Amino acid sequence: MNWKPPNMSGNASRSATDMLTLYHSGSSVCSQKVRLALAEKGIPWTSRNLDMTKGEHQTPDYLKLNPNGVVPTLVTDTGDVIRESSVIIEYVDALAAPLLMPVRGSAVWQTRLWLIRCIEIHAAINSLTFATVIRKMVLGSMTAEQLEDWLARAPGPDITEKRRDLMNRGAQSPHVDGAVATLDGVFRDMDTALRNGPWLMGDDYSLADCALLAYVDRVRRLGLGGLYEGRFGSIAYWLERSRARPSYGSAIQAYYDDETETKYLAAGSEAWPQIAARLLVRH
Ligand SMILES: N[C@@H](CCC(=O)N[C@@H](CS)C(=O)NCC(=O)O)C(=O)O
Repeated sequence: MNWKPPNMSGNASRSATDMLTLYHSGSSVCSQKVRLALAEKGIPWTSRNLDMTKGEHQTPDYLKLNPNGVVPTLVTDTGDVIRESSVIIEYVDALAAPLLMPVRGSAVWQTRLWLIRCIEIHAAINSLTFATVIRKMVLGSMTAEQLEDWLARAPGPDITEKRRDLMNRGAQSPHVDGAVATLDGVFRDMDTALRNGPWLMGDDYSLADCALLAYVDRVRRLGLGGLYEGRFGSIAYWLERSRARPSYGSAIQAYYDDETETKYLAAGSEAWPQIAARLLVRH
């Protein structure tokens, strides 16, 4: 563990961006989303990279900051502790111009809707990740006793049960059906929005694009691009444009090594036929 609890005293003489501390984790999609916003805004931050495989997000010190034991958490210069990735990126955006949050017209509430929707999108992405790559890692490395202990340490009893089912049934879990249904609606709405321009809010890149990239990129990394390819044509182009931005390299790509990339792609691709079958049932 290479971090200490933050100094909660604050220091009013420094600017808010001087002392942002982000508790995050490499491959966590919600962490990627916040790192992306920080990179887009060019705001410096101090990194507290927690190794979730070692339970560093479940230590008593970290639970004081984030009682659910999830990342990310942002601690500001004044000691404010901000949780929830969508709330964090709105805070980060407001620190410096130009704003990624639209300021007028329907784009304001449409962007907010995307930010709120990230909660269900995250749950869906989480189901797909756990049903595939995490399941392979967990079942390939843990004894029955270790598995029970790991399940018990999930961020809540409902998540424990969800994970138990995902470990037992993999892509056959009803949670995967739910994830496919959620993402189907999300991709349809993204596709509709992208008819008006290269970005979700039209001509200008906004906080909505920034909020969604890590989740859609995870679908691609798992080899599950068939959830949108050939169905919602604009999404692959949006993803390509988003990945071409310098922020993607530093906030997302830099945190994957080749071995991890291969594991994600292999586990997801293996499950793809079962997931594709779920998609057919829906259409
Ligand atoms: N809605 C929260 C979700 C946070 C969350 O669940 N983060 C995951 C990583 S993406 C986590 O820390 N999981 C810890 C665990 O499962 O033990 C947000 O957007 O910040």
